[in-house]
Amino acid sequence: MTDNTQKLDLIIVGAGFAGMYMLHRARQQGLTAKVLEAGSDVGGTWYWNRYPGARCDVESLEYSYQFDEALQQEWQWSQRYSPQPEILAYCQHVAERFDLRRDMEFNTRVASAHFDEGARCWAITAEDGRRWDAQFAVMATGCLSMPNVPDVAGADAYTGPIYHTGRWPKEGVDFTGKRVAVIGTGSSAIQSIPLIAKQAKSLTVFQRTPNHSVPAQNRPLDPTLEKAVKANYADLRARNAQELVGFGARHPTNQGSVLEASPEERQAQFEYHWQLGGLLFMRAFGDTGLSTEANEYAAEFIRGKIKEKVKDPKTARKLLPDTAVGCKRLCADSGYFETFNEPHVTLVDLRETPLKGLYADGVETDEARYEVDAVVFATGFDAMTGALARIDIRGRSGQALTEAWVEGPKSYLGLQVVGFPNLFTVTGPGSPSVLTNMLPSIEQHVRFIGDTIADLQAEGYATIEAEPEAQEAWVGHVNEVGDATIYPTCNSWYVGANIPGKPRVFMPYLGFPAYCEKCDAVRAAGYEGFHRAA
Ligand code: N01
Repeated sequence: MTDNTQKLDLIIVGAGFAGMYMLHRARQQGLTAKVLEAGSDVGGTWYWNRYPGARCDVESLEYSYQFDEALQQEWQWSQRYSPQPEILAYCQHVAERFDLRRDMEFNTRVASAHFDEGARCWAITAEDGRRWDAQFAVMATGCLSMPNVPDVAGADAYTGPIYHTGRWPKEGVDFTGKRVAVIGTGSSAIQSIPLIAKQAKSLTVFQRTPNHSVPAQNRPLDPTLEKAVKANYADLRARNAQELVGFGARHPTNQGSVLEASPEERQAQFEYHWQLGGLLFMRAFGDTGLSTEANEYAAEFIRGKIKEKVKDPKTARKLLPDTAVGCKRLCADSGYFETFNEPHVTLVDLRETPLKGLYADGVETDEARYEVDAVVFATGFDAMTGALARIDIRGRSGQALTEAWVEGPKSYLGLQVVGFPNLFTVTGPGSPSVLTNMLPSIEQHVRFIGDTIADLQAEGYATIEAEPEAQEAWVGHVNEVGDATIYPTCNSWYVGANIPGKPRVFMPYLGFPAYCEKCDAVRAAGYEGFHRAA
């Protein structure tokens, strides 16, 4: 067992976009810092999610760091929406450019983080027993990083390989000539199914809930657009910062109500935004995300598109979603629905015939057995809290974070939890995070944490901790904002409903600009809602 007795200023858990920038920022402030990362290199989400077709649903020119002008000028994206290998290459480029790896410990899975009240520092221990002490701990562990592998009967009996999209083998998987089962129809499935179908001898898709998806309309990046954006990148970044979701300012948003629009205008707006592609579809009308009545028009439009695309009416019917558009993260696809027109692709509706489990040769439902050579779980993640819950995090009086969150996650600004001094979460529950472009949200958090530490040092404080009243008020506000939208209306990972037994709480905060203003105001008021001690 190694005891790294040298006390660091900062330990950062995770080497994704958040951990990388946090390290860079810490160094700029003259802090001693180390990143601990379970994977063998940087990249986080983009390190683990190597499944075929993995691609970002925020445009490349926006899904990138903005903290360094030279970096954003020099990097060239090849497509409108970047594929996973390109984003991973970008992460590696950033790591090299800022020489980040020398302060990163890879293949290091953090097992525990305990606050020592006497020494007022965090003791962080890896699964292999190594330990680091630091005054501050930053959990940059990601929102969608703890895979959800359902507890399916017979999984041990199955003799073929089992994959999870979020833990895809580095060397890739060749499905040529194989009979493949995909379980799940979320974003990961919707992206991978068309490509798996291209290779596989047969593909059987097991669907529990039909999902909304809008074509990504991906294409090579337009060099004229790239030039124009790069000529004044700061302008686009500033305009995006005013967007509710932190991206998309280049595209028009129709603030009008669908309920007041004529049938012709409805059709025209939906069609226009359908052609824009992916998440931009949500900009067709101002009330799509707010009222189920308004949302139904968008849902009906998408159902019409699915019926047009899928030739077999029985299969088309099974694919028609019956939830509000966007209450689950809207999917962006490249040929998803069309894949079901292929003769070797079969859709099994688990609502009609529930999943029994796996058996030695394949997948079994109540009604039939499907012999397959490989099973792909595209079953998502224990989102927002899963990666934190996996670490034994203990604050004052040895209280576990999982105990503090037994009724669902509570935090002040998604940054700190009462009873856990000097511990920060980047894009934690209660912050805009997954409802925004993650990159600017991450950068805003990292700046806030960096500034907070600098201010503590300058003003002679040793600790900072959220106050209970401020946390309660913030949690109430997050819920109030969420309750005024369509988000809580379905069983999504946003509300933890995909994980059996997880408390149902709408975890992210809707509203990037309002959130940033709140953080700025809190800081300007001397860290209102936080308690600082010398
Ligand atoms: O996971 P999901 P994901 N038996 O939770 C089904 C981001 N992302 O990895 O809906 C049978 O969305 C489950 O069914 P149901 C993005 O934010 C982004 O696809 O719970 N089925 C669902 O169909 C996204 O939202 C990109 O009834 C089971 C599926 O598995 C998030 O990551 C790409 C089951 C899981 O869907 C997660 O996406 C990929 C069970 N026991 C991911 N358990 C882009 O940028 C679960 N399911 C484009």
